[in-house]
Amino acid sequence: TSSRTQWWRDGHFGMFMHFGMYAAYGGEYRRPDGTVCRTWPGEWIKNNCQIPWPEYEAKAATFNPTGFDANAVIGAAKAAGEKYLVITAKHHDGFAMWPTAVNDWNIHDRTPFKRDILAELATAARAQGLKLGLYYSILDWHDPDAQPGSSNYAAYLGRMRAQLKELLTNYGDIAVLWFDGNNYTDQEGAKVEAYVRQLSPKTMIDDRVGMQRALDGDFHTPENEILDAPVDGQLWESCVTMNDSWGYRFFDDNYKSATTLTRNLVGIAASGGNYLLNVGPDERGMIPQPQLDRMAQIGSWMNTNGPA
Ligand code: JFZ
Repeated sequence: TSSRTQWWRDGHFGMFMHFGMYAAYGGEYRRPDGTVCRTWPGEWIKNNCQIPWPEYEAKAATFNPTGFDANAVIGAAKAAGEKYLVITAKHHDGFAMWPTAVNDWNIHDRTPFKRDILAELATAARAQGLKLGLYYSILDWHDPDAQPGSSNYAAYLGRMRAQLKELLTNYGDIAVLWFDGNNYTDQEGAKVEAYVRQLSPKTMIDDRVGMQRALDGDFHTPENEILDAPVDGQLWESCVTMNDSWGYRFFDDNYKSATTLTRNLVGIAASGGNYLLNVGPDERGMIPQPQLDRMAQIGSWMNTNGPA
């Protein structure tokens, strides 16, 4: 294992943040005929509730999370003992949480909010000594050329590369690129991996850059699963939800206890893995209180029992 990954192996613990304009739905879609669709997980609402694009885009125009406070977010992460943050720059709905120049389906051009969430988090993370990682969905429901079987998929891949270049050059050091939603070949994945390495050699890349995890990337990504033995050779990071969803759902009260979440951390670290614990800010941009409470409780355990 190399010094390039030292910070990540030493830290063991990071924050995952699923935040996009889907938070404006809070997990529930009211159809024009009055019937209701609730979705699991929250960030899949466009797809699961089959919301027509014009309606989904109109919802984006109401997304105004003025309560979002990057310094508070990073402060809460730091107090919990987390060393890095991975935020959904773009999820499957294709909506960019930064003012991308590649298309207008982004927080600047389509919402009254307009602020650059990534710039705010990058500044706050740097100020408080945490590292910044970005989740990027290769699957993109919004871009017509990104659809499976598209004869113009290469055009989408060009736009994806342009967005990755923005992400890797405009926000300082990007510690992690967390790809997801892969729907291309491993050959294509290998090219994307090489592209990222050339732009930003130190950035750690997850194994979802390739299809069905055939490419190793820098680390393996089990999900809501805690491997119980050290895994030789391959670094791994388990991402975990505190309740039942990644993206915010106002009715999701099925929380794991702080004790369970703390034991997850201890068990994962003991098996040589990393723990990426998710939060899902609401439509106001606020991390739900039960999630903040659990982070504070983990932090208090860390203060007493954690590494110096
Ligand atoms: C993906 C996303 O679809 C989901 O919205 C969320 O972002 C999650 C972290 O990642 O969902 C997956 C991806 C991979 C598996 C399961 C769900 N998997 O390999 O078991």
